[in-house]
Amino acid sequence: MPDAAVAARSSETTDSGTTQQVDVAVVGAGFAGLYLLHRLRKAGFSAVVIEKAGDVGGTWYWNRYPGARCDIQTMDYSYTFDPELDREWTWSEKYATQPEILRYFAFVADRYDLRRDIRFGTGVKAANWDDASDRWLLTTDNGANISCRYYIMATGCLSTPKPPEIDGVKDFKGAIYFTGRWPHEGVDFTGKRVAVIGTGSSGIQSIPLIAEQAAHLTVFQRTASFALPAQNGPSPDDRKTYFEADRAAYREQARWSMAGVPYPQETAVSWQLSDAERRERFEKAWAAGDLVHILTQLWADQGVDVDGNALIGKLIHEKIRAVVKDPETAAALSPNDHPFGSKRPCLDTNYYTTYNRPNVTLVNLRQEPIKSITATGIVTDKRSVDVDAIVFATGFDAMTGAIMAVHPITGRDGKSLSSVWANGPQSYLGLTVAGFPNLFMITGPGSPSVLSNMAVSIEQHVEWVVDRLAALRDAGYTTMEATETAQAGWARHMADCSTVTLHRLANTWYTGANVPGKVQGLMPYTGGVGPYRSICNEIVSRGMLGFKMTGPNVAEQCNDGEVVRLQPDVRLVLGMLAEMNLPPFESLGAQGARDFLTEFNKGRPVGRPVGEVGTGMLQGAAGPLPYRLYRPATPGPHPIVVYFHGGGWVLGDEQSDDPFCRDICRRSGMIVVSVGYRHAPEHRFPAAAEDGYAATGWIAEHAAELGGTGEPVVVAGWSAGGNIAAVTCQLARDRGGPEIAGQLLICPVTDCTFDRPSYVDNANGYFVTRGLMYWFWDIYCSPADRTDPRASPLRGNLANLPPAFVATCEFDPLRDEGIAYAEGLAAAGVPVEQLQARGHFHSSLMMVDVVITGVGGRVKMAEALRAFAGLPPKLEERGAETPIKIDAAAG
Ligand code: N01
Repeated sequence: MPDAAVAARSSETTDSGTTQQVDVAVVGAGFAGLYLLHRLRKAGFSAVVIEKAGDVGGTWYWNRYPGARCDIQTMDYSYTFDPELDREWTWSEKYATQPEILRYFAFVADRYDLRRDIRFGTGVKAANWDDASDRWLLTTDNGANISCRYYIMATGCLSTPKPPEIDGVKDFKGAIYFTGRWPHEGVDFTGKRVAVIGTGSSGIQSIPLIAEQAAHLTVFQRTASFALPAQNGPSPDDRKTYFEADRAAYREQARWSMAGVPYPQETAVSWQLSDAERRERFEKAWAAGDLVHILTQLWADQGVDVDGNALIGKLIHEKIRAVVKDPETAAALSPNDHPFGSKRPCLDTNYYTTYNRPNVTLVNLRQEPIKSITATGIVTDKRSVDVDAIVFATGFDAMTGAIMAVHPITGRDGKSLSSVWANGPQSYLGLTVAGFPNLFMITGPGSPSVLSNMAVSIEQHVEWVVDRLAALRDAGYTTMEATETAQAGWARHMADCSTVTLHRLANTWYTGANVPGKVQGLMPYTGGVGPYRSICNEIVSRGMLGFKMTGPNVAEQCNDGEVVRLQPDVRLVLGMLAEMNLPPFESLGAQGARDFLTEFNKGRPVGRPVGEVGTGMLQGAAGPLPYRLYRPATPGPHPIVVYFHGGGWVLGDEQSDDPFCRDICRRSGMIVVSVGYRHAPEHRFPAAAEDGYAATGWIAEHAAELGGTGEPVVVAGWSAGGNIAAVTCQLARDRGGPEIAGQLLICPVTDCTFDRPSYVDNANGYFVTRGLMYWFWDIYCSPADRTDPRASPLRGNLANLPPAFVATCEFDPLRDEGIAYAEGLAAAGVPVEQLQARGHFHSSLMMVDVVITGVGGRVKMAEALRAFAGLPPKLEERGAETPIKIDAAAG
């Protein structure tokens, strides 16, 4: 709609009696509220924005403490919806100050004539859904109440300051300030004794400036934060050049990136880099002064693996020690209870050097908690500090505070949002809540929000919501509401995403841990901005999946379901594979497919180091076969796992599952011998099966030479290798040895039929297809031979076999035959443990260091191998799946 028409439409908004009737009411005139108003008008909706503050700006209106600045480069923290606006405004610095950011919002408000539809100085006291009229009724504390069809919370994630839960605050006779509610006239601390409580972003930004003014500054720190020098100044040339080269492309790349800032996906893992290379990368990131850079560009495992992450912590500790002269203060300032990035790192200017000033003292509350605040100051376990002013930089009731705590919201059937969220926020996409029709949250809990460049996330939410409202209107619907199924599915997806990252290992405002009594759980979506955007788009393309829509003159529509059933990293991998548009393996011929696989495998992360990797030859059924041996770093001898690689009896070799063999060797502490058995079509059935059996016998016989503990050995295999491992156990039983202590079968081929449901449900789209399996079977085995138990072990005698661990994946054509084999073994009296990996496909458990959600499964496999070999359970060294113990926050 042209701007003139927009203005005309919105000015039609009228008061009817004491109730203002509008299509849409928005709470909050910050980044989100301003864009919403503009976009709603453009789409032809009447709208009003209710804002408690006296002007636009949202959180930037209130957060005026000294040193308040952006911590995403302001070039990226800008509206992008209008290229002209983008061109008209130029930021003066890399990280703009709060006053400049407010000027920007004022500029935007003026440019689009927004203020005339904003009711400043007004709060909502209650919001009630009225089923009869399909409208929300808002009671305000200033002026007319509001009746609206749609109610949108653009209240920001960090806008409700957390009350200071310290005894005696009311007794203090000096001045009290909150960084999140700073006096507009400013504060002069000259000659004053000042206390700052809190060392998050607000504390760290304000402390150096307060220290310059105050007679003495005492900082009370409970948790040390990681802080990175902002290196503020003009926008850095490299980013500016990149931006200016093609602004539209830059913005588009940001929209599809993980964090909302265009940086490439780092692929090198920490153990691939030398100490010197890691240090070089770190120094570059330190000098860049950019959170997104240091959080994403060091090495690929930094955000998902505790060990890869700990390397960064150590390097930052060095930096702190190099600046802070007093070793005790330096140690106290060095974070040691949470992984880097799991709690929001801060950007600072002169933060650490401030502690070298003679007028600054750090009090470490971990050693001397605050007992109380008195009339004259602050008393800890060890000292009493008299001050004239206390600055609470104690943070916010984040993400849910402004939505839930500020006013009661009552949805369908009189349900209040606070009761629905009593056990933590539930939402679909962080945008909507089941039972609350036509209620939307911009960057609500369950969306990427605070783990992203908010500007990008806000624009995406605003556009998605307004486009949906317009589509509803055009189709004659008056309500839109998330279903319980969709919401529960989103909660599951959120939980799956959070297992990938290290956020779960820290007590932070991301999890609600900073507010006493708040239900804890990771609130932002950790799956990334680009993936989130694609999910939102997918919901639309799949007929508003997970939403019910109703209207007076149209048939109700409800396309119920869960939008993401794959594990988040599996979804990304499958998405990337789909984008590569790979030719089907079966179109390449056997040799072509082998060459292709070899090339393809070159692109995957190299596995982690083990004690030793060796090669050799062993005796197969018809001649020598190569093997590759992985030995743990611990002193031997070790029990031996005989491993058979995957590849449909046609592809792969003893090296092709190298990362998995390393992983399982490290986790189990056992030797893994990967066998290069013969392949079809050169050697058809039963060559592979007979080689498997012969190789196992040879390895058992030569165990001592290989550094092993001798018989019994354990067998393991993936896919066709799982088939060979299962067959080997049957042959060993029937042919008098060797003795096998257990079998680990991962997505095994166990039967030659293709009619089980998993072959139908997962026939295509999950990398291993039904067509590929036809091809493998055709190359390996004539139809007449396929029912032989050496090809289809499910058809053999399953009694008296070694104990088994059978892993299957939900989205795998082979899933049901693997489950059938496990059930068959159990029915025959064999001890069996099953792992049915939810949201995984045929290859994903094997994709070490790519599919992080496979770690838990591999830990279980390693434990099963140890149990087969009679080893005690192993306490994993700190790994992604091992929670480190965190002390609860204590004041
Ligand atoms: O709040 P915080 P913030 N006794 O929660 C401590 C954004 N932001 O306002 O960690 C003693 O991070 C608390 O200790 P602990 C940014 O996303 C951005 O600083 O709970 N101490 C912590 O040290 C940021 O992450 C910018 O143990 C108490 C501090 O107070 C988010 O806002 C600038 C305590 C609170 O830190 C929040 O930052 C500012 C108690 N009772 C903010 N209670 C930019 O640069 C709390 N603490 C854009």
